[in-house]
Amino acid sequence: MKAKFIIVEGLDRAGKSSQCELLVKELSKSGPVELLKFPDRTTAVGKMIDAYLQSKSDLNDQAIHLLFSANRWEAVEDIKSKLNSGVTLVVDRFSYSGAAFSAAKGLDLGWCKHPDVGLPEPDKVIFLDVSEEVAMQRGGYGNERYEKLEFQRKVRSIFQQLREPNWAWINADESVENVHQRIVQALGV
Ligand code: Z5A
Ligand code: MG
Repeated sequence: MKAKFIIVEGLDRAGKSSQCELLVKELSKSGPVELLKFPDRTTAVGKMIDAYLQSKSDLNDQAIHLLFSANRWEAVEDIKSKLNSGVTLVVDRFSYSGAAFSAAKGLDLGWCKHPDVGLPEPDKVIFLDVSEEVAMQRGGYGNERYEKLEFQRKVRSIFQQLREPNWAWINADESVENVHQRIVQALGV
């Protein structure tokens, strides 16, 4: 089976990381699969992003946007070589988060998309949509920059503009197991 590039996107606390882990476990039954996560806070660029998200440093909107993009570009050889060697990749946030969060701050959406042009295109995007009420009840909400209701509303509306035919838009208010089943169905695995 050809390796697939699967991106999991969604609103804050939608359960992306939880679902990525379950999906990797499920897909590993039928072949090699690995999990990637962005931002990758372990690299030098990722450490700058981490400091920004925790409000330990400040950067203008354009500069932080380009750092998020650079954090994906620094992984591109690794992504391509894994896909070429038959490893399916499940990716916890990618370019769509980049565009949606920066455009929600007021930057031009076309400008926001531009730095990521040329990165690998996904076979499938799983979008996890969580209601505001449910997101607020989940662990850790509100600790970082961007975790504010009004801002998350704007982010959702931009994700809607980015939606393409290869997206599965999944209601993530339900139990972890139910959401997992919907993802498995959407991928046809
Ligand atoms: N960002 C950006 O601006 N530009 C970019 O290019 C990129 C990102 C890539 C940090 O991202 C911020 O960076 C993010 C977007 C911005 N800001 N916001 N908002 P991150 O991915 O590192 O964020 P995170 O800290 O991992 O949070 P998260 O991704 O929003 O959470 P999640 O992965 O969706 O949820 P989770 O960790 O799986 O679950 C959260 C909690 O809910 C946890 O306690 C779970 O046990 C619980 N949970 C999960 N699912 C369920 C269900 N179904 N029922 C009940 N409880 C659940
Ligand atoms: Mg996460």
